[in-house]
Amino acid sequence: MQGKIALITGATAGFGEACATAFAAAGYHLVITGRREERLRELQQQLEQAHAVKVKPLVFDVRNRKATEQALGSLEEHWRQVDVLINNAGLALDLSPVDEGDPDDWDTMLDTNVKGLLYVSRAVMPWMKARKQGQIVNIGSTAAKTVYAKGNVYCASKAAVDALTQGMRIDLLPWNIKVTAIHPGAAETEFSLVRFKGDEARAKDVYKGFTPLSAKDVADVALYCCSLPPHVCINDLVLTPTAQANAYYIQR
Ligand code: NDP
Ligand code: 8X3
Repeated sequence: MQGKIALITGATAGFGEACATAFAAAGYHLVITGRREERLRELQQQLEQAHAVKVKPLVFDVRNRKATEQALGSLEEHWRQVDVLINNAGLALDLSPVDEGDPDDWDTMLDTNVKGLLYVSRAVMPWMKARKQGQIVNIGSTAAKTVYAKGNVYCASKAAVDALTQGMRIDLLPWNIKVTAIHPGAAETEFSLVRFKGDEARAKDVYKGFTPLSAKDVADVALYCCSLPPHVCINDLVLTPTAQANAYYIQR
């Protein structure tokens, strides 16, 4: 198969779906992952029709180590030539003081945002090492940089993504692998709907009074980070709406 390959986790919505669209438009073949199979199939059809690229959907839950290993392990040799891995699958659940948080929500956030990212990377990094090339893009958050009230465990999970990105960058230096963290601020996707467990009014309120980032804004930045010359690596990038200074200050 001629051409570059990007593997994007959490491609059924938001940033992941927008990245799939942007990278396909730039000529990348794609491995797209998520739990919602129908959405992955629809995206596959749409992108294969619109662009001359091949798209491979893989359905698995990144929290499940065995399922992740099996799904990625099932990829044929030509799909393992991954040039770009975008570790994007993730979520926040609820906003509550740390002493009142639901430990099940904590497990879900930490298992998805931190351990899921590790499980996927553990499968893909050896493929990149073997070829002495590749780029890993980890989606962090402004929540990684500034802790906000009631954000406790979500912020901690994204601070872990920040630290893991730095660790990967160091450990993968000998293999010529770029590692980039992208830390977006407020972006209107399904993120708040998931955080507030389907409460649409509460989710809409998050973006009232200012223009948030779109998923496409983030995808365009991800594609830019992956379009630089071989000797240039963006290590850490924070992007926010113009109305937002950090995770705490938003001008509404
Ligand atoms: P969305 O809710 O729109 O998309 C989240 C994606 O993650 C979905 O495709 C979902 O797929 C996937 N996902 C969630 N849990 C799992 C799981 N256990 N296994 C596999 N896939 C999973 O949110 P965003 O696009 O906004 O979020 C993407 C990333 O960006 C997350 O890591 C989030 O923390 C981060 N982020 C978001 C910001 C925002 O304001 N929106 C700002 C900064 C960072 P499926 O449900 O089909 O499995
Ligand atoms: C998502 C942005 O501010 O809700 O990471 O944490 S925020």
